[in-house]
Amino acid sequence: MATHYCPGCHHGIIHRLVAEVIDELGVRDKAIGVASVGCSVLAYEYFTIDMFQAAHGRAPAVATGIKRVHSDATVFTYQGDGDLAAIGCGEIVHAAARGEKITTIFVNNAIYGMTGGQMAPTTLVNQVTTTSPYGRNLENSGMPIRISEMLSTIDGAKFIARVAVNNPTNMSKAKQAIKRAFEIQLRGEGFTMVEILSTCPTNWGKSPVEAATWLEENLIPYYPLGIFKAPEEVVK
Ligand SMILES: Cc1ncc(C[n+]2csc(CCOP(=O)(O)OP(=O)(O)O)c2C)c(N)n1
Ligand code: SF4
Repeated sequence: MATHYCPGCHHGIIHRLVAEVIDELGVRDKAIGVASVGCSVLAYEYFTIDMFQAAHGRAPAVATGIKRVHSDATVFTYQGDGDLAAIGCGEIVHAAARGEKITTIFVNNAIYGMTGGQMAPTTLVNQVTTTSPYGRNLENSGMPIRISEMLSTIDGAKFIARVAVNNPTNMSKAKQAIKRAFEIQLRGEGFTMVEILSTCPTNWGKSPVEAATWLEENLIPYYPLGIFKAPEEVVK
């Protein structure tokens, strides 16, 4: 279906994968999503499930409340890197530390998309943004945060993976990771997160094809794909 996202933006593909997983697991009637601020603020337009919209960075706290009241619900947050890694960094760390039985879909496009392309905690060194017009400066801004690696050190986090959707193979792996995260939540084992490397052609100043290439050549080397933490699966 048509979305409000820019041509070449990966948000639409990621929405579709999450929706397919919800349907394949048969949890559409008990799924509750929490959208954050950012371009995906209107995510509720695209999912035929109950959805909330949380204030900037607070989606994990809102999801915590929902899950604790509705323990049989399948609860997920959908957050950009500006939302999750900047103002919401404390929220996600403590949700993971508490082992909240929620799933976070973390869309990392290394920039603030909706507000005009400011630098995010995930912006690469030397990457040009509206607030780093000469490129992110290591001296002033430090190195970008690798959220998946950081959260995988936390005991309450049970499944942490980083994927991308820049080609069909990666899309398939991304869907598998999203499904696994939801399945672990359904088993009540603890916090799960899938980080998805994503494009923002508009604010990167690139065509959709150039953006996909840039992601492959620049984001993936700094943010390696893979499963950082997983529980021992129960074979059914
Ligand atoms: C408390 C607060 N401060 C600032 C904003 C403005 N704001 C809206 S979206 C956004 C950044 C979104 O970037 P990201 O989370 O990376 O999502 P993207 O748009 O890239 O998908 C900001 C700072 C806000 N909504 N609330
Ligand atoms: S501004 Fe960037 S993140 Fe937002 S819809 Fe456009 S391409 Fe996607």
